[in-house]
Amino acid sequence: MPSPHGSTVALDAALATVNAWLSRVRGALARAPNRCRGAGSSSPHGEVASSRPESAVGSGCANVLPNPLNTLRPGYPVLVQVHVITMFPEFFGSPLDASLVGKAIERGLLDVALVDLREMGRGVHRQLDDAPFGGGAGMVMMAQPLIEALAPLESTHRVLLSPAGAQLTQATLDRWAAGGPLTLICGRYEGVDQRVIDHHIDEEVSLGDYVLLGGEVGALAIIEGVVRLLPGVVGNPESTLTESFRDGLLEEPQYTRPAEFDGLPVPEVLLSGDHAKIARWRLEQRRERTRERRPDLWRDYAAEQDGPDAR
Ligand code: JF5
Repeated sequence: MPSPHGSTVALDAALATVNAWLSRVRGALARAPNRCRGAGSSSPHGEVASSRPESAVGSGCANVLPNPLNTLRPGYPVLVQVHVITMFPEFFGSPLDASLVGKAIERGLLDVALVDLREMGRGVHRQLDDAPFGGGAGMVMMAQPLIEALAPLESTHRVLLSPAGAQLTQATLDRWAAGGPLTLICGRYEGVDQRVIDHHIDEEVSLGDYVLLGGEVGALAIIEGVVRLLPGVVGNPESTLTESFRDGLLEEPQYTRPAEFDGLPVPEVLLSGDHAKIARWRLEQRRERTRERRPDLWRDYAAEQDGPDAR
């Protein structure tokens, strides 16, 4: 039986390929420093807290050379640059340090620049919010500080996190992972002055139908969701292609050793070695789960099964 840990060798090989390629990119960039003017390693904001280590890719210009691991994801950039506009830059410390996100930053595949909105605040108190016209509870984020923060980022794709946005989906993350630099604006209070949204935001998205204190958790969700799609970030590229939502069904239950734990056995079919039977079982599990837990996904899936013309 193959070890469920056997894929680490493949991961090491993939990492070696990417790192070899990155050294070549760095070399090429050092020799031709002006090829990527405007996409430089410094943020247009100048002194923002950037995740980029000294050793990372020279100019921050994506798609300079073909990426050898990019055969599975043709067209995906080799570096994603994200600006985050937030009142709480310290919120992002550990999450950007830990796990594969931290690795991606170390390896120059991801660059996150934190823009401290407080610095754009009004007056000696650096005020960012004011009472809503028309009255009512709570405060509204003022237009001026946000517009000032966004001014050098007009050429990026500007996304506002708020419960009033369209719900974030895998399709949205796919689109952003394949696109250019992103700016994530973290809303707070009761909301943002609508004039900012109407004239300086490309897209407003929500994590779901619940309210948080601010958009920071959503920004982190987007960073994670996008970074795992970049070639070479997740060891086995197949695992990013076959998981939930790609084909509209939830995933089947998973088991690993031991075959019996606390008297609880693994479903017998998974030990049978009959791969056709296992595939049928897995599909049935996925369909059952989706039907029970996600009637919305099930309706779309069933309509697709009946043939797109049957609708
Ligand atoms: C926020 C105004 C932003 O609560 C959220 C949120 C929920 N799903 N997705 C985002 O964002 C914080 C609150 C009020 C703007």
